[in-house]
This record gives sequence, C-alpha cells and structure tokens, in this order.
Amino acid sequence: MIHEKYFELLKKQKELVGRKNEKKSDFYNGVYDRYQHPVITRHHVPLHWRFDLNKETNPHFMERLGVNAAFNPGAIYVNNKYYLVVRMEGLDRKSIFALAESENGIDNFCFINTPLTWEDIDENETNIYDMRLVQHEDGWIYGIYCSESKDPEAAEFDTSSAIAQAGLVRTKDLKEWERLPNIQTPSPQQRNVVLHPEFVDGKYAFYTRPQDGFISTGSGGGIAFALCDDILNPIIQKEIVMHEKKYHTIYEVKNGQGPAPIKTEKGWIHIAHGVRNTAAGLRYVLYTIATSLEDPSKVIATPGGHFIAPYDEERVGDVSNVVFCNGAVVNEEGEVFIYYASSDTRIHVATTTVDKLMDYTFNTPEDPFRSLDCASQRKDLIMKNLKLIELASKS
Ligand code: M1P
Repeated sequence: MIHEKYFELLKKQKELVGRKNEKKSDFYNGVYDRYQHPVITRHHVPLHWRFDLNKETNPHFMERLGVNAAFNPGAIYVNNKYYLVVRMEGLDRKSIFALAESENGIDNFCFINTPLTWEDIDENETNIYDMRLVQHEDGWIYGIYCSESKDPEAAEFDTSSAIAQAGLVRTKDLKEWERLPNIQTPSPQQRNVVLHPEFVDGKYAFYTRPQDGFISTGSGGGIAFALCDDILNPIIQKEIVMHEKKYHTIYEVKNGQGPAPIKTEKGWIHIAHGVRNTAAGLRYVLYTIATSLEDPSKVIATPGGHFIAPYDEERVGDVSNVVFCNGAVVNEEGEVFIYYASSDTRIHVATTTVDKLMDYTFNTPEDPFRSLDCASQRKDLIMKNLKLIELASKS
C-alpha cells in the first residue's frame, strides 16, 4: 500500500513542475532574457525516484535515496521537444544522468523513464557528469561526458587525487545507449570534451581541454581542437589550442568549451566558460566566441567580457559564484535556449535568437586587455553617444 504522504507531496510537486515560467521583467541587456524560476531543481526529481512509497517498508515515509542537486545538463531539441540530460547528484556525491523533457523548453520539465545506464566497461570509473549531447551528421546522437576515477598513482594516504577522462556514449532514441571507449588524447587529463556536429576533412572533430591535474589545469586549460579517424576507437593524436587562457581576462585560470557550437551564416558560435581566481574561490562565467565555417578551429570573433555571469540568487549554492553551460539548442524559429546551471545546484534557461547571438558575438567590442585602453574604448562610446544626444536635443 502506498503511503498517504506520497499523495500530499505529489500534489505540491505537480504545482512546482507545472508552474509557468515568465521572463524576468527587471532584467534587460538586449542580448538574452532570463526567467523568474530555475527550469529544474532537485525538487523536480520524481518522488518515486527518491522515496520508497510502500507504507510497510517505509512507515515514516523517509527519503531513502535523496537528491542533492540537479545541474549541468546536456541539451537537445528533437521531434519538437526539448530534452535535457541532467547531472543528478545523489546525497552520496555520485552524479548520474537523468533525462527530462519539456514541450516549450522553458517550463514543465518532467523527468522521464529511469536514470540512464549503459554497459559498464570500466570498473574504475567512479563518477560521471557534464554530458554534451550532439546530433552528429553521421546520424547518431553522441554523449560526451567526464569520466572520473581515483588516481591509481596516488599515495595510500591520498584519498582525493583523481583522473578525469572523456567518456563516450551514443544513441538514436535517447533510450538505448551504446558505450564506446573513452576518448584518448595526448593530455594527462581531460574535461569539457565536445564533439563538433559535422565532419571536418572527413574526420570526427573534437574540442578538448587538455589539463595536467584534476582541478588545476597547469600547462593546459585552453580550448583545443583535435581530429579523430574512428569514433569506435577514438584516439586523438594531436590537440591544437585554439583559444588560450590569458592573464587578467575572465578565462585566466581555465577556459573550456560549453555545448557543441551553433552554426550560423557568419560562423560557428561557441558558448564557453572562463574561470578566474578570487579571494572567495574560483568564479565561473560564460562567454562566446565565433569560429570560421570553413575552419571551426579558427577564431574569428572574440567579444570582450562575460556573456552570462552568476546573477542574484544564482550566486549561491554548493559551489558558489559559478555558472556553467554544457547544453544549448536552437529550434525551427531560430530561437536559442541556453541551459546553464548556477553554483552547481540548479538549472536555468536564458533565451535569445540566432540573430541576436550573432550580433552580440560579432559586434561586442573585444577586451583591450589593459585598463587605460578599456577607458579609451568606453570614452569613444560615450563621445559618439553624446553627439547623438546633442543632435536629438536640437531636433
Ligand atoms: O564546480 C564548477 C565546475 O567545475 C568543473 O568544471 P571545470 O572542469 O571547467 O573546472 C566541473 O566539475 C563542473 O561540473 C563544475 O560545474
């Protein structure tokens, strides 16, 4: 028999999941809209994924397998629906992947089926997270994720050192998943590996982020580009850094590709994350760049500064001062849905259009890299505007 508390909680959860999500009226930057509510939180996870509903085995209706956070989703738009593969973190700190769908991409995201599983090919793989979902022109949907294991070289007392590698799965229907071998690269560690949606020179192309350590990127830490002959045996021989980390920028400490780039008439638009250090710890923000349609490793536009940064309540969570994006989709109307997580805790959406994204990426001034040059840059804008204001006042 089902515990009566279930029906009480279910009613509340249905109200939460079915709540309409409106644009924030007090936010404006002309680039994108933010929304009043996160699209997914841990409270959206179905009750029967967390509680034993049986009154006999769970008389106090305790949460048996709680969920700590729901964040960093991969995203895909198929058959007129918006799907997220959510990083669902249990109370035990392990992340698992869970599929959620919505009709409009803004609200009513419901978790469906059961958490994703596939053939277990690596007994050392301990944690999995941050999937990038990519509809490739070869017909498969690929999921590239971080596959984390304990460092086998770590000293006995060291129970923290880990190795991050790029795990690879693929599917045709988001239900049955085939596990492929991890992507091998020349770098000791990898996170933020993303498949480019089209073949380049007849090969699979990847964005990688070489890193020396698990947290510190060391000599790596920028976005690199790499080709691979065989997706079933994914070995990358050479990674070429195409967008480096750089002193006194928003990507000073780490610089990683977000979702697969969005194809536009002017170039591929990449949403990426940059990290800098502060007295309060690392700060993660999102930024965009564009690369050439002919050569997606060639950067052709670099708007200065961040595109999305933690805002208001987004600033606080399990890992505060973080926004992270590994999922964005475009629908038939050219509307862009950017799914980003705040502070490793919950998922939000920002919406814009392909036209606005192009305008932002190609027309936002570059970072001049020095304060006095920044002052001149802003002075130019002010002087041009003052002329316009003066003209307007005379007419
Ligand atoms: O905690 C912030 C982010 O840290 C890592 O990102 P990166 O590899 O770029 O440093 C990841 O663990 C990511 O999931 C997390 O959001």
